[in-house]
Amino acid sequence: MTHILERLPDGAAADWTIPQDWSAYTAQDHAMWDRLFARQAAMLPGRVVPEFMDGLDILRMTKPGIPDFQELSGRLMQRTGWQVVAVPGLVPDRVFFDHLANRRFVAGRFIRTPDQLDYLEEPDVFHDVFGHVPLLAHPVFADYMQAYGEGGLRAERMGAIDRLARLYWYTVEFGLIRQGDELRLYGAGIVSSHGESIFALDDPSPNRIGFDLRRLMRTQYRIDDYQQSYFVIDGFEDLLRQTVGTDLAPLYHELEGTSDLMVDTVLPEDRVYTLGTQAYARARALAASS
Ligand code: HBI
Ligand code: FE
Repeated sequence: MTHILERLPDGAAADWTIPQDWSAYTAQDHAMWDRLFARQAAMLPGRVVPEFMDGLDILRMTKPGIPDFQELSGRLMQRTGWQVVAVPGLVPDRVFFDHLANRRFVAGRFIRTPDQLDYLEEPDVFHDVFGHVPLLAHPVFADYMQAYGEGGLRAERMGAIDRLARLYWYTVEFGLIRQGDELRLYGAGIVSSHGESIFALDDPSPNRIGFDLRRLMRTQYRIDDYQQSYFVIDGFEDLLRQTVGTDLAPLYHELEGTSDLMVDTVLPEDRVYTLGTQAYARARALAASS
C-alpha cells in the first residue's frame, strides 16, 4: 500500500519540498533511468499522443541521465510556467493540490532498483518525471493540471476529495484519448509502465469507455493491478472544459445519493469503444440464462 506522509520530515521545507541533490545520483542511478527511458522511447511512438513525444523533445528530456529538476524547470517555465520540485514521498492531499494550483509539479527524487523494474509501490523519479512532465509542456494540459489543483482545494472543503481523486486516476494517471479513429495513451501511470503501455491498448480484457464525468466519479479504481476499465477523452480542451474548468459542487451534491460502480461494470448508456472480454463473457452468460 502506498502511504501518505503524515508529518513534515526533517530537512524538508514548510511546503514539504526537499533539494533534489542531483549530484548525489550514482552512475547506476543514471543507468537505470537510461534503461527505462530507452525501453519506453522505443515503444511509445504510435501509441502515445504525439504531444507527449513533443514534450520530451521540447524539454530536452532525450538527453541521457536523470534530469536535473532545476534545468528542467527552466525549460518548462519558459514554455508553460510550470516547475518541477522534489518531495520526500507522497505528500498530504492539501499540500499536493496547493503545489499544482501554483503550477509546481511534485516529484520523487529516488529511482527504482533493478528488482523493482516493473513494479513499485511509491512513485519514483521515472514515473513522476518521465510519466508526468512531458505533457506539462502542452499549454492546455498544463492548465488542466493547475485547475485540478484548484479543484482539489475546493473539493477538500466540500469533503469530495475521493470523487476528485477518481478523476485524477482515470485521466492524469490512466487516461486514453481518441485521435481520429485511433486510441492513444496519455496517462502517466500507463506511459511509465512497459507492461501497461501494451496492455491498455492491445489487451482484449479491459473495457475502454467514452469519458463521462458523472459516471467516472462513481467508479472505483484499483491500485494493485492493470486497470479493468479505461476512460477515453476526445481531447485535452474538451477534458478541461467538462471537468475542473467548471463548478463541480452541484455534481458532488447530486452524486451523494448514488452507489459506487465496480471497476469492471459496463452500463447500457456507456459509450463503449471496446468491451473487455470479462464483461463480454458475463453478458453472454446473462443472455444465455434468460
Ligand atoms: N504526493 N508526491 C505526491 N504525488 C502524488 O501523486 C500525490 C501525492 N499526494 C496525494 C496524491 N497524490 C493524491 O492522493 C491526490 O491526487 C488526491
Ligand atoms: Fe503519478
